[in-house]
Amino acid sequence: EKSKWPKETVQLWERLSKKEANDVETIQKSIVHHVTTTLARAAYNMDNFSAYQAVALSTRDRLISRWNETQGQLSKADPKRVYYLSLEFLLGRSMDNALLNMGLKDTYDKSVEQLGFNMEDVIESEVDAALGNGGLGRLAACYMDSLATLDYPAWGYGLRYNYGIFQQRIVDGYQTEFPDYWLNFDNPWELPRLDISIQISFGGHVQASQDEYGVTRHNWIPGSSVQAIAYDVPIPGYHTENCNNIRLWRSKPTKVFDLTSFNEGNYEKSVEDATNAEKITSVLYPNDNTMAGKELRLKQQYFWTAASLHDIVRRFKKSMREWSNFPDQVAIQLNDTHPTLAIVELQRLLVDEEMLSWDDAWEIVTKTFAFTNHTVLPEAMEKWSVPMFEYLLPRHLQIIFDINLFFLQKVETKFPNDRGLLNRMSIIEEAQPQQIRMAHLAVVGSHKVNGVAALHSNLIKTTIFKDFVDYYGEEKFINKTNGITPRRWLHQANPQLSNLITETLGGDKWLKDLSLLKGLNTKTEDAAFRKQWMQIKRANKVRLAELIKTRCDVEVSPDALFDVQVKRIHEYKRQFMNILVVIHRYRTIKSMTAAQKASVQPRVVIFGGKAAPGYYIAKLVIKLINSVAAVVNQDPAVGDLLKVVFIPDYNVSVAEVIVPASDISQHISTAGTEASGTSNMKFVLNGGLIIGTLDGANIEILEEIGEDNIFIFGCMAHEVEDLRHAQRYRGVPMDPALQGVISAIERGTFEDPKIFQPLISTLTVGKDFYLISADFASYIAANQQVDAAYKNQDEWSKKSIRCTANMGKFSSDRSVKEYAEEIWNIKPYPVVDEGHM
Ligand code: CR1
Repeated sequence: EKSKWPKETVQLWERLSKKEANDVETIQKSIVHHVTTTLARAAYNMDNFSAYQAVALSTRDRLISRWNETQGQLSKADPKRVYYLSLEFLLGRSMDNALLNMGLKDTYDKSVEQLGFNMEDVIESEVDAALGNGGLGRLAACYMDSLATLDYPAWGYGLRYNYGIFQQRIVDGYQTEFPDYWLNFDNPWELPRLDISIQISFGGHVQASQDEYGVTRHNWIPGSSVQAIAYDVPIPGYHTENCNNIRLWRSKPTKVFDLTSFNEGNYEKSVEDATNAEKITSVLYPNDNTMAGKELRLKQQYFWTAASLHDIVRRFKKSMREWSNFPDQVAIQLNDTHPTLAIVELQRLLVDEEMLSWDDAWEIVTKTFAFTNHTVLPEAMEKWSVPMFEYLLPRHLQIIFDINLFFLQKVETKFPNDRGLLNRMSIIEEAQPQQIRMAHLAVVGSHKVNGVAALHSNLIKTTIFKDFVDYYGEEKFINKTNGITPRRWLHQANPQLSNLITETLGGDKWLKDLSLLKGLNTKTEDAAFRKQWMQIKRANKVRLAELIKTRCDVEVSPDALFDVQVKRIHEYKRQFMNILVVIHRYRTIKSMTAAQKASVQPRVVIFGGKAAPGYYIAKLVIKLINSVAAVVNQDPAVGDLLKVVFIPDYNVSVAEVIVPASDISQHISTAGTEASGTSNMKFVLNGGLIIGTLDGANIEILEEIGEDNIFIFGCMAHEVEDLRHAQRYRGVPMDPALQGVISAIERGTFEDPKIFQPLISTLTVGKDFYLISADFASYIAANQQVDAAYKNQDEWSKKSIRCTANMGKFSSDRSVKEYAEEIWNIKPYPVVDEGHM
C-alpha cells in the first residue's frame, strides 16, 4: 500500500519506475543485459537463436510496460469492454509485429545490426504460435490487432495449448504429422499469472431443495475439479499506447482433490488424476470445419468458458454495480459455437449462485452475448450427445433443457400447432441418443447473430437459421464481412510495397485508414510507377523461389506466372479440381509441337496446406499433388513451362512469404460453401490477382475491384442444388476434359493408380457433391484467360495496382468498428503515456 510508506520511499519508487528511453544505446544495453543475465551466456559467443531470445526479451520489457499502463488506466476508468471468446488464436510470430506496432523497428534493426547480427535471421529464429487451424483462428488474431489499434477496451480469452497445430512433413508424397513442441524453448510473449487460479468443476450430481420462500434451488455437487491458470499475451496496437490482452488458460491439478486421494492412501490414483487434469489444455484439435465429438474437446470448452466467465464476473463485481448493469459493462462475442457453454454457465452463476430469478438472469444473458457463425457445412455443426454431456455437466444439462422448454413454449405461442417447427427449432435433437444442437443454443442465447460475408449471412438466414429468422425477425441476423490487418499482411509481410505506397501517398496514414489506398488508382497510367510496382513483385517472387528451393528442392523461375493455392485441404475448397486442371495443362503441353510450346505461358503451381489427420480423402489429394509434381517437374518435354510444388508445413510465417509473391491465387470453393475466406483478401491487397467462384468474400472483392481485375468462373450458389439434382437423377454426363484427365491417372501416369481410386470415386456421376465436373470447363477457360492476360504485362500491372488500391473495405479495422458500433456498443478508450515502466 502506497499510502503506508514514508514519502521518500514513494518518491524512490516513482523515480525508479520511470520508463527508459528508446534510443539505440539503451536498447543495446537491454539486449546485452538479457544475454548475460536472463540467458546466462557470454556476450560474444551466440547463435541467431540466442540473439532472438535476447531481442525478444528486450522487446517484451517494452510491451509489458505498455500492457501495464493500458490495463491500469482501464481498471480505473472501467469502460464497457468486449470479451472475444475464441478456441483459436493463430498469432504466428510476435517480435517483428510488436516492434513495428510500437514504432521501434528501425531502432531495433540498427541496434541488432551493430551488435553483429542480421535482423532478418534473428526474426526467422522465432517459432510460430500456431494455436489455430485456419481462417477462424487467424481472423481472431487479426481482430485482436485491430481492437488494440483502434483503442477498444477488449480482451481475448482462449486456451494455452501445449501443442499447437501439428507440423506437417511430406514422406513419400504423403502427409505425416509431428507434434508442435512450441513451448520447448520458453515463450517470451506470455506473462504467466500463477496467482490467478480458478477452480473448474466437472461431473458429480445435482441436489434440489426448497429455499425459505419455497423456490427450488439447485446445488451442483461436482465429482472432480481442476485449476485454470492464466497466461497473458500482450497485443500492442499500431502506433498507439494501447496494449490489449489475450488471456489463455492452462489446466493444472487442484490441491484440494489431490489431498483427499492422498488421505485415502491412494497415491497412484491421485497422481493419475493430476496427469488427467493437465491433459485438458494439452492439444489443439486439428479439425477445420469438422466436428469430432470427443469428450476431451467438450471438457476443453467448459474449462475455458467457465474460467473466462469467472474472471469476467469477478472484474464486474469489483465495480459494485447492480447485476442489471452487467450488459452495460460487458459484451461477449462467441467465435463460432465453440464457446456456447458460456451462455449456460452465466445463467447458472446468476440463478444458482447469485440467486437472481430465471427471467432476470436470462435477460442479462441474452443482452450480453452475440454469436458469429462461420460455416454452413453440416459436418461442422457442433452437437453433443446428451448422455456424455450429463455425465460431465449434469447441472448445465438441466439448464439447457429449461432454456429449451421456455423457448419452445414461446415458439408455440407465436406459431401454434406446428410440431414440425418445434422439432426443427429445438435445442435438443431427437436422435438416439439425443443431441444438443450448439448452434441453436447460441442463437437463442444471443441478441445478435452474424455471418462473415454478405452471401454467407444471407445463406444462413435461408438455410440453417431460417425458422429462427421467422420467429425473431430479420434484425437479429446481420452481416459482418471479415477483414484482415494491413499491418501484418502488407506492412510487415511486404515492406517494399508498403514503403512504395507510403512514398506515393505522402505518408503512412493508410495503415490506419485503408480506404486511403484509393489514391493509388491515379498511378496506373504512370509507367515508372508500374515498373517499380512490378519490380517489387519480382523481388518477392525471388524470395519465394528461394523458400521453394530450400523446402521442396525444386528450382522455379521467378519470371514464370506464380499460381498459388494455400489453405486447409478440404473437398469443398477443391484443391482436387486445381490439380486435375494442372494434369490437363500437362497433357496439353505434352501434345504440342515445339512451335506451339513457344507461345505457352510458363506457370509455377504452388500448393500448401494441412489436412486433418483423420481426413482420408484430403490426405489423398496431397499425395496426388506430390505424385503429379514428381512426374511433371522432371519431364524434359515440359521444362520450365510447368512446375508443381507442394510447400510442406504451411503456416502464418510461410504465408507471409507466399502472399506477397503471388501473381494469381485460387479461391475456387463450390459456390455457397466457403463462408468468407480471408486469404483472398491478403493476396489482392498485395497486388495479386485472384481466380475464384462467386462464393464468400470473393463476391465483395469483385464489387470493390471491378470485374476486369478478377477471374470469375463456375456456377452460382443458388444453382448448386439444381445441378446436384440434375447430376443425380438425370445422369448429366461427366465433362469430357475431366474424363480425359481421369483416364490419364487410371493409366498410371502418376504412380500406381490404385492409390487414387477412392479419390476418383468421388467424381462418379451422381456423387460429385462439390460439382467439379459441372465447373470444370469454365475453370479451364478462366485459367486460359489468366495466361492470356499475363502476357500483357503492362495491362497486368495496372490490374495489380487497381487490386491493391480498391481493397480498403477489407481492413479488419472496418470489421471491428462495425462490431463495436452495431453489436457490442463499446467506445474507444485511448490510453495516455504517463511515462511509467
Ligand atoms: C470459413 O470456412 C472463413 C473463416 C473465418 C471458416 C472461412 O471461409 O473465412 O471461418 N469457418 O470467418 C470455420 O472455421 C468452423 O468454421
